[in-house]
Amino acid sequence: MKMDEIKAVATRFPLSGAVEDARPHGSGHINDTYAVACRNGDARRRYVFQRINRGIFKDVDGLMDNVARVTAHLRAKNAEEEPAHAVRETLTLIPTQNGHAFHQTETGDAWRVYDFIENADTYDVCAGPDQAGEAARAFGRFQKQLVDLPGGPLKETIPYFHHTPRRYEALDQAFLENAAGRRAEVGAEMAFCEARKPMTTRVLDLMRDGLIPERTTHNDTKLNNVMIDNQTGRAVCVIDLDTVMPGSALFDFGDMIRTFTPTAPEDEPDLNKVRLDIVIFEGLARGYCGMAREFLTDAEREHLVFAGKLITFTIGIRFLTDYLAGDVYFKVHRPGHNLDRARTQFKMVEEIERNEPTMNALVQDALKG
Ligand code: ADP
Ligand code: GN1
Ligand code: MG
Repeated sequence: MKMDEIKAVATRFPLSGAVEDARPHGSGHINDTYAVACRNGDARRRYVFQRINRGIFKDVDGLMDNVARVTAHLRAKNAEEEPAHAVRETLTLIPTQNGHAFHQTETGDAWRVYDFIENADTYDVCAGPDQAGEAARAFGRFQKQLVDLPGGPLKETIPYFHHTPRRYEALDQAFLENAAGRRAEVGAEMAFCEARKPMTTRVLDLMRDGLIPERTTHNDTKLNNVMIDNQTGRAVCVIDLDTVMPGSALFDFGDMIRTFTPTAPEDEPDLNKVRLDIVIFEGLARGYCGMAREFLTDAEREHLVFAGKLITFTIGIRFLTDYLAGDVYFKVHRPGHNLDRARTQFKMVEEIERNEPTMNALVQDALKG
């Protein structure tokens, strides 16, 4: 990171004071995120600066339009529901001096600035069932609040984002192309995928047949995309709104299973440490269903756990594809990083398979309230 670069970007935004400190922040796989502190006399205020990944997000105007619409709507809803907390419960975008949602540099980088949400943290591994319940409640509330988003559907920021058959085709293609020369290492993983190919179309078929509705969903409900208050342990704010777009509530629930319930990080190399924590799952199910039981259809209720298996499989396919392609999509921090990630996902698929009947029973229970 170049401090000069951050300072140059800072001049484009109406910040409170001069940049005093800037450092890389968080463990997201996509954007370049910095915590930037500004000082004005005795007052110090922090912001989040993000360089949006343009290789991945082709239409930054459309994306930022979505973010502006969603945050305006959520802020109004939160102000009605809990006026005292409304400011901290929604991401606050700081427009540029010219009133634009982001700043584009001469070299084509796209930068945006949010208020830093203080006294809260994100977690890569879930601390327990209470935290799972809190985070799931926040994502459930997020879906609920967006049911009446005005202005028509949001723009699709990444087409076919959760389209498992297309993700599978991309895997086959990457295997054929063998761009990074790694094909020989992934025989067991390819066989694992082949054996589960029949499930890839299931949710899409139900959507096509009108049994599962399209909704405005988050589409990236990783545990570390919700801020948890340091004092109270309550979920404060859903963040990472880049993929909020038309989708299925099932994948949001599924991605919570994928990221809340493992006993080890997403990139844990020792698969013996990767297990599904059923107590955390119960907390997740209770937190989510408490919010979502008012709007979920019968077909959605029946497929919540299945969706966890499917999205975990799908993200595993994406990591494996990226490993074969030479690590061109997800940020990596060591050799074999994407392969380790793919393997934990496939281990979690097996874990969900093993626990599926229990998980379904817990969901049905949680839906009753
Ligand atoms: P990515 O798409 O790369 O995952 P995120 O928007 O999720 O980017 O941001 C990465 C991390 O930065 C988050 O997981 C969180 O820890 C932190 N973060 C993002 N926005 C804020 C914010 N407004 N206040 C405090 N921390 C934030
Ligand atoms: C990425 O941006 P981040 O780190 O919250 C990815 C998700 C994957 C996830 C896997 C835009 O999420 O789809 O599920 O990594 N985001 C995008 O951990 O591709
Ligand atoms: Mg993120």
